[in-house]
Amino acid sequence: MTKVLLIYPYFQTGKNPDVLFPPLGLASLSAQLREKNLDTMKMDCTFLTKPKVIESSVSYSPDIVGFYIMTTMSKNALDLLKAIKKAMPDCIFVAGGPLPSLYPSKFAEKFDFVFKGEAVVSFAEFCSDYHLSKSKDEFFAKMDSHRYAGIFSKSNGLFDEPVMHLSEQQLNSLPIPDRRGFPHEIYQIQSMQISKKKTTTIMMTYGCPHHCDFCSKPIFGDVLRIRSLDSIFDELKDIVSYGYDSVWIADDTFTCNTTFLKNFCERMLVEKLGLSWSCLSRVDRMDAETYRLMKDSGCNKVYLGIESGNDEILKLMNKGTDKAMIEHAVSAFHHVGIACCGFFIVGYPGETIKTIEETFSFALSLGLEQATFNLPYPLPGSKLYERVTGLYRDEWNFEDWNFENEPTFLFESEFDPKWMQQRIEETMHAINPSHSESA
Ligand code: B12
Repeated sequence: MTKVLLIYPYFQTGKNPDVLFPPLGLASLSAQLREKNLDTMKMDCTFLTKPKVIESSVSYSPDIVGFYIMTTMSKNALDLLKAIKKAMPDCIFVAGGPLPSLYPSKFAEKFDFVFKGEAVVSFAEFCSDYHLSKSKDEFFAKMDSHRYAGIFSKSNGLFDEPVMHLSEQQLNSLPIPDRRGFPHEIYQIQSMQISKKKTTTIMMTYGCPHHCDFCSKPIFGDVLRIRSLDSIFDELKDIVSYGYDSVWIADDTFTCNTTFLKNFCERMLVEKLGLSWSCLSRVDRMDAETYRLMKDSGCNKVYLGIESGNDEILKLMNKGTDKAMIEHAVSAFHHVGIACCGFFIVGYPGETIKTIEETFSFALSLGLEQATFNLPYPLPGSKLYERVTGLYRDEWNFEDWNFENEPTFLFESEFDPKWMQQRIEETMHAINPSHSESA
């Protein structure tokens, strides 16, 4: 029987104590692999040590090892790759997730294959075809890359297949993510310490039709797709069965389609699962009835991409919002009793000290429960990246790209990062003293 090991190479650092969730990407891949009757093991490294991960990986004796990788995880992934490869050189090593999707060529130097984008169907197809082959050599020799959307390789034939975004029909026919075997109890204890809730993530809609200047959508792209309520509620019931009492809807813009949003809230009222929920929300499009329905159906918090306290900078960021809309939305959420947390970006190319200070003042004026300030992060695929790419300080080396919440400019900026960090800390402390102490 072919064995597939899936690794989430994040080790708890204590730097980011408020947000830890079982890796949903691995759970989605595992469910699809099991549907194909493949033996699958999920290795969530969060609460493990590197030696333990290496030992368990080797003793499982996999044929294919897949790594999820995002910005903060390249070094861990490459360390584990090296150690596991040394012990089991004949395995097929595959990278997927946001960072390899953006830099397939870089990752293909180290891994046999990279899968870009929503690879859940194509990766399972790949593993299943391997399983049906007589040997690794035969599999490689006969491989037809067109069968695997998003596959990229340098060492095993040169190919670069376009990604495929799954249709709503395909999404609805996928099995619900396989959450078995994750250390739910530890996640829940940590979550309780921070929010007095046992929270995990779920995705209900995929893709985002907005075009913010700084955003790159390496996995789910521009086209909004919405899962059926039946499949969503099957998954919510499964989540409840693990002891969770709250979900963080991790969709890029959950409130984008108000018809779906209202239908979801109404079904929540009917199903009575005892779940509270929070989500990322836009500040436009919603009416008073929707805010009320959200609250009544269990929404206790929304995260808003507010970004700036200056209308010109909001235009530059192509947010499609302005300060008045933001103020209106925050006060409407507060009116029904939903807490608001804000995400801001300071030091955007085109800003001045004055506009940055306007953002800090605006953040202070809104009565937010929490605010996060980030320096601009030029992700490939974003308009911002196209503008500042020539400004990158050094040739990017993905083995070094291993920082978490580090207040550093990745390009030459006129703003002093130390000053910026000090103003960020002062503002965060003024908004929520307890949160900034733990951050
Ligand atoms: C939930 C979430 C988190 C959670 C935890 C994530 C978790 N445990 O999985 C928290 C809040 C902790 C978090 C933190 C951060 N996050 Co985050 N997060 C997300 C979010 C909103 C959803 C992720 C998710 O669950 N997706 C749903 C699953 C089904 O999709 P998926 O994981 O991508 O997996 C699919 C594919 O990628 C692929 N795939 C994945 N792995 C593999 C492996 C193989 C072998 C194959 C073949 C395919 C494959 O197949 C899967 C199924 O289709 C995404 C945005 C997004 N829309 O994806 C950002 C996102 C992943 N985060 C991002 C960032 C930058 C961060 C932070 C660095 C932010 C910060 N400054 O603190 C931190 C880093 C924390 C850390 N641990 O190191 C970026 C990553 C960008 C990049 N280029 O790498 C994203 C894409 C947001 C963005 N657009 O900027 N995050």
